[in-house]
Amino acid sequence: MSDKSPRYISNLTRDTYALILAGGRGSRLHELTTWRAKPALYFGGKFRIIDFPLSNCINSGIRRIGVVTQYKSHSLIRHLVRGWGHFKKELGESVEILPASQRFSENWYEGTADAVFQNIDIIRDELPKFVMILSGDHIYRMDYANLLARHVETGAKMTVCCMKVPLEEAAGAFGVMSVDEDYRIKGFTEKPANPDPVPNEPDLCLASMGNYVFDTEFLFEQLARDAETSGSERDFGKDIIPSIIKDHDVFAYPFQSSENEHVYWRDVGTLDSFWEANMEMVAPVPALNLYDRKWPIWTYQEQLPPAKFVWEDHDRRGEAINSVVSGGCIVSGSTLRRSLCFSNVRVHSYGLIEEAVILPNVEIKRHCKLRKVIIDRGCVIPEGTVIGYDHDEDRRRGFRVSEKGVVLVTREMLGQPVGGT
Ligand code: ADQ
Ligand code: ADP
Repeated sequence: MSDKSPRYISNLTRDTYALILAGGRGSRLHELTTWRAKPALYFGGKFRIIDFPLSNCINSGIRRIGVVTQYKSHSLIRHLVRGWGHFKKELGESVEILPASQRFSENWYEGTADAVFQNIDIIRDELPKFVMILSGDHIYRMDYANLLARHVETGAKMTVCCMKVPLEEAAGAFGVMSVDEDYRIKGFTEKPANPDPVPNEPDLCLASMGNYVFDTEFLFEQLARDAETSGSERDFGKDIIPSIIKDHDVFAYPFQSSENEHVYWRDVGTLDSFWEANMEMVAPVPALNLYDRKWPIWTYQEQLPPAKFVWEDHDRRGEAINSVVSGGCIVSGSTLRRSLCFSNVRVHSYGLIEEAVILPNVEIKRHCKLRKVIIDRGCVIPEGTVIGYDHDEDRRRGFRVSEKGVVLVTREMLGQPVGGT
């Protein structure tokens, strides 16, 4: 057993620099990530995806954080500056934005390992004992202090967070590993088409969550070696992990362990999984409790008036059932069920809105019926619009219908001007 005393843990978290990789595109989210990086995508009625790994860091006691940005980073950077820009360097706290800036070569960040390599001198300046590399793409709650304690306890040079995932979900989507009885990694393949199952559990495999802890010097050595290796794609999953497990102690950290009381992790990489994870948030008792004051999720939201529900001079009241409604919203004379309204959404009368994820600054005019939809920021849904009842009609109008029948609507699909919202 490792020493779990608060002092021991706080030494580990204080000695750690967390680097959140937030440069990826997330192409399976289609038009939702045409203009924003996936980590900037809105989630849960009030947040952006990046708020979850950032809040995990803060709640775990890690206060030195870098966010690596590349693809379509404007709204991500704006959010980080507004919501996460108040840390005090002199108190040992910082959230630094690290855009690809051709500091070592003429190339942008090639793969994930290169994105870290190109920031080596910034990390070195911080003199951390451990570097934690985190994916900026997932919605989850995780106490990284437990992971650090396990990393030290096993004496690993590198530790990879893992979860048991159904084979068909993992195929082609995750790095998959095999481990011995002590969780020492014996094999690792990035996104295999036919993942090997876990012994005695034929339907599950051990998938990488894309979160790693390294001893700092070891990380630097491996990145320098990889940078000299011809044919490398400069990627942790494709190149670094498979090459180091042969000669070094690399351990897996099972996220579904007794140390983690509230195991919650969702990959929101497709329209369906994004919509489903949002729908989980409006369940009467969601698996992820956003109201837990011991594990707050921090974000930026401008000062807005409270949400308002209006029932006035006609027979329809404005109401929202099993829904979350953010600041600045007005729902008047319409019913919302199992829906999420981000800031500044207006819903006018005689509407029925069900299972909808409505991003900020959307206006839904009178007499609309929407079901199982994602409405992108700034859309104005014209009076009398019906979406989600006839998918052929939805497609004909230029909306995107997902495999499981979620309809995505953006301003461009509606022929509406972008900007000004
Ligand atoms: P993927 O998520 O498919 O797999 P990748 O697209 O490289 O891998 O993204 C990893 C993280 O890095 C994401 O947070 C992304 O936003 C960011 N990123 C991608 N390219 C970047 C770049 N050039 N610059 C900066 N940031 C970048 C990874 C692992 C798998 C693991 C899954 C878990 O490779 O082994 O199973 O994560 O989701
Ligand atoms: P978010 O909704 O994540 O805050 P924005 O709507 O601000 O993102 O978009 C990020 C950036 O992309 C901004 O610079 C914005 O002007 C630009 N942008 C967004 N949508 C379009 C579009 N359809 N055409 C051109 N530029 C766009």
